[in-house]
Amino acid sequence: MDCSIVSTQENRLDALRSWDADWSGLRVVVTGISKTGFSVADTLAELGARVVVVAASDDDDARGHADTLRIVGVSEVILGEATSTVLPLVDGQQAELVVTSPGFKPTHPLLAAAADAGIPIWGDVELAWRVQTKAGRKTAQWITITGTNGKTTTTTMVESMLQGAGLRAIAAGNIGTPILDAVRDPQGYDVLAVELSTFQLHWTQSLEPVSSVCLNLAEDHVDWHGSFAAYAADKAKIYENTRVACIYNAEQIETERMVQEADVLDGCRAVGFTTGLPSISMVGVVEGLLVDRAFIAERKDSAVELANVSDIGDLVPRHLVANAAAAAALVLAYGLSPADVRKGLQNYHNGEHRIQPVASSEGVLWVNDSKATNPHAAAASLAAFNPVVWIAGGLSKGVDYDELVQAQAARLKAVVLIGADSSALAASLAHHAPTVPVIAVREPLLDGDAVMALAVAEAAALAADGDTVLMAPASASMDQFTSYAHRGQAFMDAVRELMESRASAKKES
Ligand code: UMA
Repeated sequence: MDCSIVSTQENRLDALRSWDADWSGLRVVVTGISKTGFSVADTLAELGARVVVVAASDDDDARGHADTLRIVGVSEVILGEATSTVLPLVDGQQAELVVTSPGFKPTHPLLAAAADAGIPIWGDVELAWRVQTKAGRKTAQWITITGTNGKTTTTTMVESMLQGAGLRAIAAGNIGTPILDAVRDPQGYDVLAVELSTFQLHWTQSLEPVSSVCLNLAEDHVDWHGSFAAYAADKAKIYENTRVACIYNAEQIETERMVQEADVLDGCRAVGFTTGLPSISMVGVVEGLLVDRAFIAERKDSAVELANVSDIGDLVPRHLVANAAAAAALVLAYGLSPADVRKGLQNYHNGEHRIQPVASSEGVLWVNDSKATNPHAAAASLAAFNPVVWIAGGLSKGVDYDELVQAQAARLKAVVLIGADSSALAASLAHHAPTVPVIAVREPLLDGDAVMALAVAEAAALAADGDTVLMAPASASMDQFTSYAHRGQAFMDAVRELMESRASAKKES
């Protein structure tokens, strides 16, 4: 590799720090053509860059996106499994930059080839940070949120608090709206509540959020990162260059350590959140009240009330209190008042598929937590109920279930296994909960709706007065469902059908 070429490339990229910088003619390969890839290619084409998009998908959606991108000026779109592993040339020359979608692993042959050739790789979040400043458009402050679990809840709570305070704010990023769509809004925003996954954080360099949080850390996505240590290192990047406050989980020492080791801007503070009594410089809970002992001058010996825990909702498990405390700390760092925090929590509605009560019948509570796609999330909702008939299983993503099953075995009355291959979870149950009955719905070829109907029927036969049937699979959904939302909907539909058939049976008798 010629070092002088690399350094010229880096100098050019170094200067690209606003929308109005000179992006014209920059040769870029964009990987992926779904939500992220489309937003990246569309942005770069508008900026005048020369763009080639490459993606394995070649379905109707991908082709539709490709057609639109060609119309807006993207030079070339390469679709299909066979061609998507080769780093293409741009206008017959090597690319100066690759901007990747989060679904691509860093070891993907295309990204490995770029790294070998010394071509810088960014994610969409890095690009968004660099293009957000534009003459005549408001530049938003960013509040950034990561963590193994609770990201979406906390991000929407932050959004609710900001909007409740009358600010123009929106939740974006991993939550579903690509960050570039938010950044390119013609009116601009005052604040962005940015949910970031480790897949995105892996590629960030320049972000300077006003406040940031890693909510918690547990094993997840080991297949993407290669190891738990690599996953944790990417999570820790959330705190880099934070300006006002790094918010950590006072009940999880790892997150505090991440803050201690982070390079932050001068004057940035470390602020903890807890579901217990807050020490100085923490947001926490005192007798059912969420309180601030961090952002007030008298924090040494007093705290100020922010909200009632019951403002969050009727069914408030501990992890939801933790999410609310974290969200409060993030927005207080931005400058919101205690009244704004209360209003935001009151306006907040816990999203579908997150510990969502679906029905209560014959003394049995039916709860949909399809969003529990890993063991840590499932542990949080299992801990809220006892005894539990647990519907679980699905795509394991290579995680270990032993710790979860060991910790929760005592509250399990029975387990109904779904999933095309839930053998890893079954093995953990056999080992750590040998007396708990496990019924497997062994119909891998059926569609998800049919699988869920069978699972609900099995659970109904096992549950009795006082029990909770909790669908918190601790696994991803894509082996039998199109998404966690589909899985949750299938559960709710099956429960509703059960309720209806019970009601009509009662009528007839
Ligand atoms: N592709 C390949 N080869 C690969 C991987 C992907 O060619 O090896 C192509 C596909 O053919 C397709 C595109 O890349 O064209 C898909 O890209 P993507 O998987 O990055 O998905 P997007 O639709 O761009 O959605 C991404 C996030 N997805 C992932 O991180 C996997 C969305 O988070 C996010 O909402 C969206 O960007 C907007 O920012 C989803 C998610 O599951 C919800 N996130 C994970 C999580 O929360 O646990 C991290």
